[in-house]
Amino acid sequence: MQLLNQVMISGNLLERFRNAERLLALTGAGISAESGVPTFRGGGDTAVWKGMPFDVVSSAQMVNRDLPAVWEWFDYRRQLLNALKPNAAHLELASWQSRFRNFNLVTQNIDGLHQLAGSRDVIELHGSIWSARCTTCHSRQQINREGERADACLDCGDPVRPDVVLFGEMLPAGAFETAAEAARSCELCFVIGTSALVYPAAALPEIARDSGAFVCEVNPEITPLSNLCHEVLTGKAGEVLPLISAAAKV
Ligand code: BJW
Ligand code: ZN
Repeated sequence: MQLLNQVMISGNLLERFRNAERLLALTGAGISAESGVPTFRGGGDTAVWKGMPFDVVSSAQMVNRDLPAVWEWFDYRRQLLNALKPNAAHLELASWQSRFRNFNLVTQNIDGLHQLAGSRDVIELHGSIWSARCTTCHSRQQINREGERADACLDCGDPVRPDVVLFGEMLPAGAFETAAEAARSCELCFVIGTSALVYPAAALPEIARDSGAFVCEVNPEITPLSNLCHEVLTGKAGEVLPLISAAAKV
């Protein structure tokens, strides 16, 4: 057992981290908290999105009822995100992709910070704030960092909406299936910065564990998943993840 900056990392985890070939990381809003992105439900003394209750404005009903209000909410968030940078946790995960033979990064986040940190092939379960899609033909268009976006679809002219997954909506085609396959085949699964309340994302660590993986949670707070995990590292992602790599070298 190594005691690093008050986080106890077991020798068992370090041994698995050194030898694993297939690793899965599932991330949630908490991994972006140290970049200054508010979380949805708090925890770890982090700021929470305020102004509008997100479960009302981030709902499928709201898209039908008041699309301009939905855009106002997402335009505001994109503007905030534009000034923010990936933190040590995003950068650490980006470095893990070359460390393991098979590394899959699955995120519930829509902020694009993993990609900015250099992660490739990120499985975005809940879509991206940097994309819009047509309400009719589902054609997608990117929104650039300057935030310019069209209100209408380039293909059919109908209104576009944020390309994100709201409560009651289906995840992007194939995203959960690909993530579930990665969960079934990984040896080591890290669950980082998620309250593990939203399904089907919260099912992935259970799938990994049921398939024989060692599951480790990184979060300053206890979650409904904590009991299921083989190891819980209580702390901030930006501090804990670099410690794991550093300790594995020793
Ligand atoms: C730190 C930290 C630091 C702080 N370091 N950590 C099965 C059972 C029950 C319900 C369902 C079920 N299957 C489906 C459902 C319904 C629903 C659901 O899950 N409801 C539950 C809430 C009860 N799921 C859905 O509707 C999903 N769709 C679906 O299942 O489709 C199939 C279907 C369709 C129709 C009918 C039936 C089935 C879609 C879910 C979409 C979620 N969308 C949102 C909004 C996205 C757009 C936007 O950004 O506005 O996604 S909700 C919001 O929650 C967002 C997040 O991705 C998601 C998860 O939140 P996350 O990431 O866990 O953040 P927080 O804030 O909750 O937690 C932060 C954590 O970080 C805390 O633990 C802190 O302690 C920690 N932390 N600082 C590390 N420095
Ligand atoms: Zn269209």
